Amino acid sequence: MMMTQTATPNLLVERQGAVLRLTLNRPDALNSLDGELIAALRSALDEAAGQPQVRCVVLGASGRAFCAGQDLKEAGVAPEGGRAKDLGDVVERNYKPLALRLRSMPVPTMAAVNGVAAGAGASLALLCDLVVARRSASFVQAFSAIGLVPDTGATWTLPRLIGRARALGLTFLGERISAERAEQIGLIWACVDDAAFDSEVVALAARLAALPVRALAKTRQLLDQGLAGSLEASLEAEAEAQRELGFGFDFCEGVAAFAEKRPPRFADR
Ligand code: T3D
Repeated sequence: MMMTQTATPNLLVERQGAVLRLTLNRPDALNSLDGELIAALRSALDEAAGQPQVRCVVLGASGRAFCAGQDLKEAGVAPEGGRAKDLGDVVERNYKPLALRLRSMPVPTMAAVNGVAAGAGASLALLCDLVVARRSASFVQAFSAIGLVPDTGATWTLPRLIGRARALGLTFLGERISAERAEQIGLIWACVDDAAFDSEVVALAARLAALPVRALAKTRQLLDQGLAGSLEASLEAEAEAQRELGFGFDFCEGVAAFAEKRPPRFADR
């Protein structure tokens, strides 16, 4: 079943079966993010988090770009007449809650990067669990070019994904790297030929949605916490998660499906 809602014309919200697709839709501004689009994204994610029928969220975009980051032409953000703006306020109000919402979704998330992902646009993609990009897409840490630091979680995700040396190189130099290079250095999960991109995204999203999504969301949480903590803390957190999941439907179903040599039908959220 296909269901289309548009909270704002700038964000298309479409559900196909268990997959919710959010499409940034400001192609003329390279899908750059303004306050309205960020608010729409947050509320679409909040809604998806509360809908048991949604088992995977795909973040994609229209046109030739994925997202050029903050809309630098948005009133109240761009400096006007030499007057300084409180960008910390924009980050606190808009980007921080969006990043936390995305990273704590109860279902797997995937960024389908169709073109250039710059600044906070790249940061958003990198907060998703899997990042799949067209071979012709690219990534740029655009912040240093305008005298800012990486935000929307990029100072947290980048060193975790690619290590400090590469994180410093990319953020200092602001070089645009190809999707192929991004895949090689472990910044993203996969780079896919342009012609196969749309069908790969659909197939991968359906695959994720059919997995035990509650266990996947826990796995993400454990991996994120594990990078910051001790082995002992990870072992304890794993035991706690297994305790919870072991009482769930999906574990029973997974073991039964294994014994009966059939595909599992997972349902927990
Ligand atoms: O609130 C705060 O500011 C704090 C939060 C910060 C978070 C951030 O994301 S900071 C980083 C903001 N983003 C950037 O600095 C990226 C700026 N854009 C670019 O570097 C390049 O446009 C791209 C690498 C993304 C793409 O390059 P290219 O050559 O493919 O396209 P282009 O010709 O540069 O841009 C095409 C049009 O999109 C152009 O408009 P025009 O001249 O045709 O009318 C350009 O101005 C517009 N555009 C591109 N990026 C933005 C944008 N308009 C508004 N905001 C943008 N970020």
